[in-house]
Order: sequence, then C-alpha cells, then structure tokens
Amino acid sequence: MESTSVVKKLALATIFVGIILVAIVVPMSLEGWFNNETVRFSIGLNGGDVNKLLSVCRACKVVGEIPEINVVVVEAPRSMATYLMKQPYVRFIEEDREVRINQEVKWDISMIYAPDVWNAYSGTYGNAAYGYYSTVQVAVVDTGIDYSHPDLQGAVKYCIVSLNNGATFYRGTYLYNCRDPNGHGTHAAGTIAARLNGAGMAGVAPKVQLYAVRVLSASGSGYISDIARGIIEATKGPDGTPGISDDADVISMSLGGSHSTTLYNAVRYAYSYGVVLVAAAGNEGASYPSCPACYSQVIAVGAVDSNGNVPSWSNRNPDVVAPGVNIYSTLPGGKYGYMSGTSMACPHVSGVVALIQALRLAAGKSKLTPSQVYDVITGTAIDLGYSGYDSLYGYGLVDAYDAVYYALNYY
Ligand SMILES: [Ca+2]
Ligand SMILES: [Ca+2]
Ligand SMILES: [Ca+2]
Repeated sequence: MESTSVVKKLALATIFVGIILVAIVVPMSLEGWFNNETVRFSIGLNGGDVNKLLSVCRACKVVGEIPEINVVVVEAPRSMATYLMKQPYVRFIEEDREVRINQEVKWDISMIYAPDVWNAYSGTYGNAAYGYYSTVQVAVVDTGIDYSHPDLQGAVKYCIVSLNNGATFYRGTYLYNCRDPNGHGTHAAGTIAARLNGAGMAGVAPKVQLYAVRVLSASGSGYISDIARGIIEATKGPDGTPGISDDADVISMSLGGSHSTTLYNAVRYAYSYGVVLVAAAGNEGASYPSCPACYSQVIAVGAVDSNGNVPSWSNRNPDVVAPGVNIYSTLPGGKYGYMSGTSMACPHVSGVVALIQALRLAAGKSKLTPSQVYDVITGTAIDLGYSGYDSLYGYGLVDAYDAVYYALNYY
C-alpha cells in the first residue's frame, strides 16, 4: 500500500513539477524561439564588477571593456537584456549597433566639393542646391542612358536619337529609344545626376534633369553629322525652337575627334543660344584637346586621379581638370562599375554648371552666359602644379563650392 501511495505521490509530484516547468519553460522558450539571436550589448556598470554580471548570466561573453566610462561590451541572447537591466549593479544596457559611414558619395564627388554646395544651399534654395530647377536640363550627348536605372529614376525627361547620318532619327519622350546598349553614356549620366537616395552612388547634381542625346552607336562611335544634329536638337529642346527655357542649359560631350567645320558650326549654334558646352579633352596623350573640346566656346576637361595627378593619356592644355581615373558610376541594367578617361572627367564639370544655373535661377537671378560660366569655372578652379595656368592642369581642379559661391555673389 505504502509503495503504491509513494508511487502516486511521485506521480502527482511529477505532474505538479511538470506543470510548473511548463508554466516557466514555455514562455521562456517561446521568447527564445522568436528572439534568441546573440547580439552585442554595451552595459554600464555601477561598481564595475564584471564577475557579478557573469555569475548571473552564463550565456554572456565579455568581448570588450571601456574602463574609463565603466562599460563592458557583452555578447548575449537578446532575451537577456530585460533580466540584466534588473540587476542593481547595471546602470544601463543598450545594443551595440553597427554604424556605417555613408559611402554613397564617392571620392570624386567629394574632391570637387559638390556636397558642400548641397549642404550650404539646400536650406535656402531647396532642390536647386542639388541641381533641380524646372527649366534646367543637362543634355548628355553619348551612347544613350539607362533611364530605368534605380539611381537615375526620373532623371531623363527627353530623348533625341541621331544615328547613321540621321537614318535613325527620333525626338520625343519615348525614352526606350534612348536606352544605352554600350554603357558609356549611362556612366557619364550617373556622374552628373545619380540620385542621393541612400544607395549606389550620387552624382554632382543629384536632382538635375537630363536630356538623353543618343548619337553614338552600341560600339561607341558615331558620325560627326549625328553629333552636330544632336547638339542642335538639344539646343532646341522638346518644343523644337531654340531660345526658349526648355532648351538644354548644358551640353555634356564625353567624346572627341579631329576638327570638323560642321561640328564647329553646331557648337557655335548652341553657344549663340546661351548653352554651356563641356567636353572631354581626349585620351591620346596629345599636346592639345581633341574637338569639340578644342573650340574656345567649349570648356575642355582633362583628368586627374584621386591624388590629383594627371595621367599620361589625358590630353594637355585643358581649361580645367576633374576626377577621371577609376570613377565609380552607373551602368546599364541597374549595375555599377569603374571607368577611366577624360569622358569621366567631363560630366563632373557639366554637373557643376547645372548647380550654378539652378541656384542662380532659384536665387531670382538670370542664368550666367556661357562666357560668364567659363570665367567662373576657370577663375575658381584650384590651382595645381605650376603656379597659374599650366599645360597639365589648365587653370586647375574644378571647385563646385567656390564656383557656385562666385556665381551667386559676383554676378
Ligand atoms: Ca544613389
Ligand atoms: Ca526650346
Ligand atoms: Ca597650375
């Protein structure tokens, strides 16, 4: 009898214990089920006694200490935080989160002080500090633009196509016709206009509007007549008439070749309507820029690397230099990549011109003329190499902040 009674009592005890265990274990294990990852905590201690902490938390692992402020860094299951906070010697407990620097703004954009323009003027002039103004547009005369790239969302407003001596011609808002089968134009467009959206990279003028002018083929070559036609159509803008606010304000040309009277006349046409022309100095290591950068109406841009050195291939005697070695920018298909050349230097200056004109208009002033823009860009460039103008750097490294400051305050 006694033995059965003991067995019954044991059985009852087991059930009782079992219930208690269920009552205690289930909520803990449920909490663990949902929230059992190991995280890092910074724990402020009153007495500085780490051993007391470890004695009540066997799952805790000390990974660091800051004795000067009485803090230990501990790895423990997230669910331990509430329990540890109740200990009398714990002052505070917080997760030791990972801090990332904002890597969206790359060295080349910082090197020309574009972020200083955004920061200095966005409070007063809003989006114009990022290159947006309703009537400011940059035409990228190139291989087209991947207008659907996540970092170029909404940037491209208008499309001009002239290929094979105009045999393929289009102007309008069906942007698919200006898609970029090469990558060169998308890369240049990103340096001008890639969005400041927390991902990828950012351009010099990360809210500016673009006109895609597709005059170079998938292989990256094109006829002079097509480039000339692209320049003229960009000057006219969507309404087909030059001299109206829908005209391109800047024409960015990351291309070059020998002199052509047709090309020169197209440049003079755009210049006469107040369009600022910017072009790559060329990559032949030649003594003078290729054309259209060779013309006095065009700002010729040579390349520098991140140390401010001019590579051997950058054509000499540019007007200014800008970053053009290992430049990270957008590529078709939502991609990114590095490219080098004066083709990459040129769009930096085009972006700066867009910032100048957008901020001039936002400040209630008129746009600067092309010759005024030339004076501002060259006059505020950071002198490098031999003092004053020299054949390597021209007038120096373009400085977006000083250029904008000068354009707003001295004209
Ligand atoms: Ca971005
Ligand atoms: Ca027009
Ligand atoms: Ca110099």
